[in-house]
Amino acid sequence: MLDNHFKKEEFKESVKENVKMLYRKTIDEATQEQVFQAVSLAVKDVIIDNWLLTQKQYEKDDPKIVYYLSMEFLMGRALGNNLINLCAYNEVKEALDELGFDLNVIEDQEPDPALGNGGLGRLAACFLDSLATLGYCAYGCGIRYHYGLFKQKIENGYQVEVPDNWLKNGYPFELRRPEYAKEVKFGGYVRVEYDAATGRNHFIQEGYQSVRAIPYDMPIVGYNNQIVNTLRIWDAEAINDFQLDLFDKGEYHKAVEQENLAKNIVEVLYPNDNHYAGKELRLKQQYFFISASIQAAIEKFKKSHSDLHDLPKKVTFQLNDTHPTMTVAELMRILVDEENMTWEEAWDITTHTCAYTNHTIMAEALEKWPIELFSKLLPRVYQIIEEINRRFLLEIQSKYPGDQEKIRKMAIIYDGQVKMAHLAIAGGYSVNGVAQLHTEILKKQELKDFYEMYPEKFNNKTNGITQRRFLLHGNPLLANWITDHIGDGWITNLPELSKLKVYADDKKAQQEFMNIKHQNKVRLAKYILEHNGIEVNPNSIFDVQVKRLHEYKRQLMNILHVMYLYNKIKEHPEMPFYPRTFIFGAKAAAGYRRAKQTIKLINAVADVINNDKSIDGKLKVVFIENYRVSNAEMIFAAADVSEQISTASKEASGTGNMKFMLNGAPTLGTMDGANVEIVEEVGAENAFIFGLSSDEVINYENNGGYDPMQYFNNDPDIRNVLMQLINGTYSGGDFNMFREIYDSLLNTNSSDRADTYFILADFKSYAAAQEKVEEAYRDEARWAKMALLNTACSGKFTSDRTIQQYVDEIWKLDKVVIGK
Ligand code: F58
Repeated sequence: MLDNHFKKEEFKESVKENVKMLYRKTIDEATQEQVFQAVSLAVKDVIIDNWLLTQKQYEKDDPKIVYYLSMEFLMGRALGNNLINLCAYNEVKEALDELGFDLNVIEDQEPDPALGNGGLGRLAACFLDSLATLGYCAYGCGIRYHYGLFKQKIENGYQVEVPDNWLKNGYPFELRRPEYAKEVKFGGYVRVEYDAATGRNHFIQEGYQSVRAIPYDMPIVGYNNQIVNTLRIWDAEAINDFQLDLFDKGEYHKAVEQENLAKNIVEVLYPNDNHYAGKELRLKQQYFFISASIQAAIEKFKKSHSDLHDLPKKVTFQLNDTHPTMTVAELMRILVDEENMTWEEAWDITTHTCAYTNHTIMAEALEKWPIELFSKLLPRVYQIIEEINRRFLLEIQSKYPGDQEKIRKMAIIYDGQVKMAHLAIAGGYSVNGVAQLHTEILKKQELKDFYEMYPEKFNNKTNGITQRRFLLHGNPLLANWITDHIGDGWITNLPELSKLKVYADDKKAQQEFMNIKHQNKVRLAKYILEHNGIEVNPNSIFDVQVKRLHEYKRQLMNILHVMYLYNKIKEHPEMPFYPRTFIFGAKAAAGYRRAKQTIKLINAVADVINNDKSIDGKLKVVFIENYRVSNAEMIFAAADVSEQISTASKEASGTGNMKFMLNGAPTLGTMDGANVEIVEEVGAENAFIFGLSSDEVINYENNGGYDPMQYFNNDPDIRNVLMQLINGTYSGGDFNMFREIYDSLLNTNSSDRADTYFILADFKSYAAAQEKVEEAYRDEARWAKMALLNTACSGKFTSDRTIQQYVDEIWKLDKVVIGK
């Protein structure tokens, strides 16, 4: 591909030229960071040509467009991925070698754009990659947060949050597009004006404050197909740049306030994962990027189409969770207030253009906004939602006459609150969950009433991940090995991996496969030594749990089990024990106290165990600081065991589970989220499944919970471990350090239900599954086969498949081929 545009020598020249232009330096005077900027500009140059080509092709074909609206895009670094998708990685590596630079080191200069928290944001990024690769016209729309998710430092075992100033040195892959700026209005009041000529009321927002939304475009490079789509993230600027000569006091204040509004709105990403905090600024962020995105989409549509009634034929707005649900009301506002449509016409268009994805059933993540806050900030949008609600209630009443219970449960506005999920369901044509089990739970439990009313709207789209980043880029050794055996078709057609199944019993293949795993473990061990100062044994089992820290994900159960193993080793030093390294990586939301205590506990346990000479290095515990997309790629490649141990029914899908599987790590997990489908693909004999089922958990929950005390009283191993939380074993004698964790499990003085996430109930079956892991690992041939089969059976979990299902069943997009 690179050859189509310029040769290696030309590339080298262009890097040198860029260094000169940017820094007035010769290449051998430049720092690695400067070379990164210069290389990125050279690559961007190629991308821009394809970007223009794509634009032209879209203008010619006029395909249907999906706008993927998301508060979060967890993109990870772009340079390596762009080179991969341009099929220029190896050529550029060589070119840089010849210039005396190492591409890996250059890649490491790039800040990790972390405009997302976890699974939901990363899914959006994988989807963009697949959309471009499959040749669909798609725009990601989001926010250009000046600070992404915080960087995590571990100090004295505790998480400390450090601001992530990712734009500090300028980000080479973005393009500012001030010519497409949009005005977004907040506050004020609505004046109604009767138009005698048409007999209609006009609604005019007055006394408002506004900000200018400025788009920055990032290229999304498709794999080997010259398509370059766009991620458009909006920045905010004050509308009338602060004028010092404004002596009128009212004006002066307004100018300052508008300036502040613009500054604050895009300042920082809220760092919560699966938890909703009703902050006004968050609501501002939502309306800000939605209003700008929808205005831009409508303007674009009108440029090449004469009739807005055709909008649903040409556009879908996909809402990534409820955060962009304002879309429903904003589209209504534009169609009714600005395009002068009747309510009925506008509603028909809106409800055939919007579609909603649900990512969680956790009650605390459901978005509800107090109506005072909402109506003050967005007076016109609120009026529209009131009208949507009024009509929706009429519909409910006509379907279920006299059923007040339905109204109470389903209303969009109820009890002083606006319920965003209800608005998203009423205002769209599709509602999807993100794994089979999750969608079934939505239909049978959380959204039961809505499912009964609109069964045709509900559908499942099991998540997926892009193999281009998480195998081709993250695990080059395995990627090459696979290509040597089955060709490179898997890069764009992942189910071809099943061709590897014939090698499952092949001794040579097994050895090569495990040898690659070993090399990846050595690479990770080196990283751990450099970053943690801990020496780990690459011959030990690398048992890995990396994901956001949340109680339902049960990192606590994992570390309690480590404590339990340690007790066993201490009690029975002679007992055969296969060396294990337990690796954790997780950020806790800054305000999530119990999650942060769990991080401290993991580090405290690590401290004691790693420094206990008497156990001969049989057990090591590592907490990898600042888990993020870039180190994730390396971690998945090096894992032997994939910990997916959420309380059944709580993890909507999970996507890390798929990345581990792709890289040949069997799942140790519960029957939750997409784990269920992973087991379906790879077979129960190639996974380690344990614990309560989702039905059992839901059953307990609906019947008042369960009693963890019975486990504490009857099981000495469990009691021992729990007592160690409060007897100073891991806290240098401090009895209180982990008291709250202890209490959370046994409810001795807390208000929540004890052990909300069934850790004690699942503990012993988890420990038993861990024993099975050890037993399986001891049998080298068996393990190699298992690992290989995990890779071979992971084809379903490509985001290319997920996107094709969205296209076929929800979006109905047209395929685009450059040059056709
Ligand atoms: C995640 N949700 C799910 N939310 O937990 C996970 O099972 C699923 O695989 C993934 O979505 C993709 O579908 C998630 O990451 C958030 O982080 C929200 C951020 C904003 C506040 C509410 C939670």
